[in-house]
Amino acid sequence: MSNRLERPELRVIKTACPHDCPDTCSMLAHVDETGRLISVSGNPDNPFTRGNLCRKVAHYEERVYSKDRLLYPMRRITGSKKGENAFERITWDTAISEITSRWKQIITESGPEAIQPYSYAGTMGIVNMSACDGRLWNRMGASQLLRSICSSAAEAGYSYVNGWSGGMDPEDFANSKFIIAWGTNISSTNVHLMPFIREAQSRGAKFVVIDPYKTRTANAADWFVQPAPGTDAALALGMVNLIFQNGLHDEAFLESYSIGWKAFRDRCAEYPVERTAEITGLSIDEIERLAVAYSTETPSAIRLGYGLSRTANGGGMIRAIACLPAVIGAWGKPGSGLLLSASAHFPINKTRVKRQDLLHSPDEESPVKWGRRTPRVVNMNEIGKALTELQDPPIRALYVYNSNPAAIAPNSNLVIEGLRREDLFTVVHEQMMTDTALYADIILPATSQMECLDLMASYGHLYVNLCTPAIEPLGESRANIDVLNSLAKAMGYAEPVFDETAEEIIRGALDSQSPLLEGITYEYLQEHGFAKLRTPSDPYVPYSSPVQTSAEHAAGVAGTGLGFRTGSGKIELYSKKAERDGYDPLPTYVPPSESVEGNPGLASQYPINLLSPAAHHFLNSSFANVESLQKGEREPRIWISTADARERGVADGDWLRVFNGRGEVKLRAVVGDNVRRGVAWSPSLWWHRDSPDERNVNALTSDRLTDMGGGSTFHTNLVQIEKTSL
Ligand SMILES: Nc1nc2c(c(=O)[nH]1)N[C@H]1C(S)=C(S)[C@@H](COP(=O)(O)OP(=O)(O)OC[C@H]3O[C@@H](n4cnc5c(=O)[nH]c(N)nc54)[C@H](O)[C@@H]3O)O[C@H]1N2
Ligand SMILES: Nc1nc2c(c(=O)[nH]1)N[C@H]1C(S)=C(S)[C@@H](COP(=O)(O)OP(=O)(O)OC[C@H]3O[C@@H](n4cnc5c(=O)[nH]c(N)nc54)[C@H](O)[C@@H]3O)O[C@H]1N2
Ligand SMILES: [Mo]
Repeated sequence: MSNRLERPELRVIKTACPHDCPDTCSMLAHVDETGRLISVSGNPDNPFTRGNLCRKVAHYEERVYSKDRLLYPMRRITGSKKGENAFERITWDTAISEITSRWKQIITESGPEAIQPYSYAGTMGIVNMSACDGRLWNRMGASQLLRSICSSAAEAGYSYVNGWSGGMDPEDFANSKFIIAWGTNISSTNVHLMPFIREAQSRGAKFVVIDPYKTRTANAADWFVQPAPGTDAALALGMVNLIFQNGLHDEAFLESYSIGWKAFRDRCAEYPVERTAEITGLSIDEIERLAVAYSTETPSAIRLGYGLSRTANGGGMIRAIACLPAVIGAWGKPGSGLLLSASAHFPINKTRVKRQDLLHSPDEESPVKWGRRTPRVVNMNEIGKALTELQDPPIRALYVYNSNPAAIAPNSNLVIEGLRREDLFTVVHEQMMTDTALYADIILPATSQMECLDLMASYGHLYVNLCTPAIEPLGESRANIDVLNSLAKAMGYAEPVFDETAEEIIRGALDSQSPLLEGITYEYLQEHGFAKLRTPSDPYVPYSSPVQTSAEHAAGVAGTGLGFRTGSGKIELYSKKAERDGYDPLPTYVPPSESVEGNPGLASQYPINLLSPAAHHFLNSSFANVESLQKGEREPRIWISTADARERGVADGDWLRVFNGRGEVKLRAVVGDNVRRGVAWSPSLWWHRDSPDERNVNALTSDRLTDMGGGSTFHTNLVQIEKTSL
């Protein structure tokens, strides 16, 4: 701090953190007279992030100037094996021409679907994430990627109830009396929400955490509820049953604003408290107290995590929990309701960003020629299978950016087997020499957010941020959009869209009729750095006043609905849409496919359910190469219960072999009672490079998809554990 104050020659640039985190902090970059980034700090003016940065980003200069930073395009040396880390420097011109001549040849021989882009949220920028997902790939007719690794199961489950994924303003949690963090580790993954929760606590609110592992967040809670993993749907339905039994429901609200509440009530009656206790492993008394407190200590709010949804039955769990606010009439009041994600609130002009229209270019190379109107879609969770099994055509070229699939995708032994294929032409556009970059044929260097322009929305609050570049690109690094535009031109695609600059894309994204973006222009953001969406009230309280349904609008009569975005305009506790999609029209509990209940045979061989959620000092695999943060995380570790440790003769600090039918890894034991017997917890994600035997926890996880939304199932993962040595 003092450093900054004493050096008036430092330039201060308004920007924001681009990483995949709900908080998307407004940030200041401090640059010295030589153009070097000296430090970053939180922008104190932002009312949500309030000038604080997390441990990971507080020393961002360590990441920007990391020894792993890629600075030049490189080509794998002829004769070397994939993964050997044998590369030679080439020019950008050579790189672009080698890539596009290979692509042209592949398209001629096998069609454009033989080319597979793979990307996720290395940056969450509208330009360098969202726009880059469409455009070139649409024009080319390449195989599409279902970006489903993170949120798609949760959004699918939640949307059956409310019609979209929107919900509470996080700043409104300060006004709650009873707050549940359900399957989310806020103290690590959503740090800037904690002050709002503490503010509520200081006014007497109770803070409850529901998690199979006693997290940092649980340590900050007034009440820690520890169900067996994957049983939360039963807990939610059991709570609803008790709420109805005790007459604590809001019948007037249910009558006016929901559909099917009586059928739902009858479904929940299948979860009497004794059965709920048996499924969840919680005591009858605790479930009763939870149901009563949630419905009487109002206003009550739920922060629902994506973490919880990465379970084989994750969509169904989220769906069941999403019904709770309706039953007690929690919507439409301050401090009350539920927050899963804020993303859907941002009225960004998607048409201008994604350019889906380019999918239908009448071109001889277009997928129409290859017998399909729209290209096939590969689920990113199944990239290992896609690379090793997919035919007609097989994937012959892979273009990776904004992601590190070798480390972050499930079933990583299969992913690496695919990446090893000598007949696969892999291009990796990266900032760092990651586990994935090691398998590239061509590596392209990417800018960090300090070096390029972008616009950020957020999945955890209601502010937009402009990221203004603070320093020149390091080495020859280039931003995603610039590289994709160059590739498009070298492919011969003449559409003017491939001349659009980041600024033009941002202006297009903000070009919206929505009152929520009124006055939030490019120029406004250049001056202020950030802006909160122009919500009718602050904090925003969704569903707080009646709105017209489309029929009412057409008839010119006053609104009677609250604006739920389902087909009926009401909360669908009974969902015909779910039924049409092949699901139970009512929420239900299904045991996870890998569990004692779901697969007793497998569970007798592999009796431990391994959860591998977010690590405090890493962000997925990002930051896991920063030495100071590795020190925070110490070693690849696993928390196991005292009972499981005793049975296996394991002491705290022993190295363990953790294995199942998919693979094995070595992790250091932390023995204690943060987990129950039969459950283990290993924070993710170390790089394979820095893990014993070069395998991280994803060597164990399954590429099975969730019940809905095609999501990932990292937490439905049975393993066995035994003592070993390094
Ligand atoms: N420090 C840090 N912050 C991050 C990330 C990171 O890697 N590190 N990742 C970012 C990303 S991409 C995302 S999507 C978000 C995710 O943020 P969160 O939604 O908080 O997700 P996780 O921390 O993965 O998981 C949250 C909790 O879910 C619990 N859980 C697992 N299974 C179950 C279950 O069946 N029931 C219940 N009740 N709980 C369960 C886990 O034990 C874990 O404590 O965080 C973002 N922020
Ligand atoms: N076991 C287990 N695995 C998990 C999870 C879990 O909970 N448990 N969580 C899952 C979740 S929620 C998610 S979201 C995924 C995340 O998976 P990814 O989105 O792949 O996330 P990261 O590991 O952060 O890797 C992002 C990469 O993008 C690079 N990058 C950053 N900015 C740029 C840029 O501007 N351009 C280019 N070209 N590259 C850039 C970074 O250097 C980094 O290597 O991981 C999933 N994997
Ligand atoms: Mo995520």
